Amino acid sequence: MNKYFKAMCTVATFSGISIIGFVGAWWHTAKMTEQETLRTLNQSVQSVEVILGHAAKAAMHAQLYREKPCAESALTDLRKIVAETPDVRSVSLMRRNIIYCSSVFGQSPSPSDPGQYAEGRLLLMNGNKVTPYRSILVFRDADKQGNGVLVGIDGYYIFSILKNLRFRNEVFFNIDNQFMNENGKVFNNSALGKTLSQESSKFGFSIDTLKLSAKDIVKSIPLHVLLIIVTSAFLLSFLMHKYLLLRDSVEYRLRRAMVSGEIYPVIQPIVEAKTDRLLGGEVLLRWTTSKGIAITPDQFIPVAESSGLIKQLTSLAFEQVRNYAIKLDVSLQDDLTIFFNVSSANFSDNLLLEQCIITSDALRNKNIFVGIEITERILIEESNITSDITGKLISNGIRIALDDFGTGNANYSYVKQFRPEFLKIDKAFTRNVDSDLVSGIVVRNMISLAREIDCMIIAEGVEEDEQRNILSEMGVDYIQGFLISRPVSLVDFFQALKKYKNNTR
Ligand code: G
Ligand code: G
Ligand code: MN
Repeated sequence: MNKYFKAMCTVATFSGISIIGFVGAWWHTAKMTEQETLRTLNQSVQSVEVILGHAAKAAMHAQLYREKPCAESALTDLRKIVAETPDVRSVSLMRRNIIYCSSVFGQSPSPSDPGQYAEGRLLLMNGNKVTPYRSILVFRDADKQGNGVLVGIDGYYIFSILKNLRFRNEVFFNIDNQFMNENGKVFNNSALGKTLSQESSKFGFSIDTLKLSAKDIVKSIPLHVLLIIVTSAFLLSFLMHKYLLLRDSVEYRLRRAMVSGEIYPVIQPIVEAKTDRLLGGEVLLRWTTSKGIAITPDQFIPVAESSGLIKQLTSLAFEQVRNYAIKLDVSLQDDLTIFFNVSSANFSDNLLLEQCIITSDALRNKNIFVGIEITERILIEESNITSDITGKLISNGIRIALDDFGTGNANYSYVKQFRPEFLKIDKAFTRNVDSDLVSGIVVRNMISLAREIDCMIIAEGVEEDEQRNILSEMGVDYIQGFLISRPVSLVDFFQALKKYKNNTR
């Protein structure tokens, strides 16, 4: 995956999380402030309802004087009602929609238009003769003929309630699209824009406020919420980046490759140097990706070894070879040894031993024996566990070969530790055996060592007849290499075996 794509994914994650988080916070804040606003408006509605309740009470008392003459005693009583009822500023009597008696003006008849009253009950006015700069709310309690009572409430009581809300946006007291703002100004305007409104269920009014603009909502998102959003976006994009890097790692791909069947064993024949008689073969793992790209064992075996995946890889090799060989329809006449490569990690528990025994048991009736090639890329420490495993391997008839002999530095101690049956000479020596004096000497030394400890020698990487002849003369027992065969599929290997068997009959 390329670097820019990774960076893009990371940035996309960051922006994605930020946007989602921000929209979420925005939506939540908008909802919360809206609910909060409505709750507060509702409290104001209740306060205004209390005031109107007083007006209704004053009106009820004044109804006693309804259609009575506007005598001095009646006027006194009306003024008494005004004095005794909170919030009420005036009480007037009305006959056929003519105000004929008022606690403020006495007997000074003036008409009153019932059509101006919302639902015939409430009217907002911008002040009157007495208080021209002060708005007034009139509560009307009259019958269809226009006989009844009007109660005046000082607008101040209403707009001070609005003022106390201290909202960010303007607040209005609204009676049928007649508004009073928090400064007490009364006006008509049906185009206020989007409002939040809380209505009174008792009296036909509402208290409204303009909805918060998007900008205001953004401003009311708490800072710590924004911080949390940015931090989590940062964290998640960091994790995303890590994940993308991980996906690219050999270890991660190796895990998936094992499951998806991209890793499979091939096998390379080993024959007797002098006669061509088949000893068996070495199992080598191959990784071909779904795109057809071959990843060499040099690239993935070391990773598998350091990550512990090598145990599963070894098991995979054992299982696949076993499952294939078990289905062979004929048993082979000649003994055949199949060698599996193992590393130090395979000696940390009993899994290798189990695999060897299961495979050896399953293939015994086919005359197939199990061998292991021990490599020393990572040193195998001598311990009770390894010597215990080694002992059990040998007693179960598992054949042991030391791989890449001559390359490392633990070769001789390994001989003591693993009591091998075979030593495999690394291709680095066989390659030059015909030209390089030192390689020749090394090979000779190995052969004499092998004789002394009763080991057989397998030379690997034999590519030319010349090499084969020299090695054979020196006393190498078995050879392996492109001269004989490249590593081949299990199918090809066992198919060739059948032919081989028929030919030698
Ligand atoms: O043939 P090839 O180039 O694939 O082998 C490269 C190296 O990979 C060799 O050293 C061989 O030992 C190692 N290798 C191949 N298959 C296995 C395996 O199943 N287990 C271990 N431990 N090594 C393997
Ligand atoms: O390290 P080990 O011996 O397990 O691995 C054997 C390796 O040698 C494998 O990678 C295998 O493909 C490779 N190989 C086998 N025969 C030849 C050969 O004749 N020439 C070369 N160059 N490599 C070989
Ligand atoms: Mn090997």
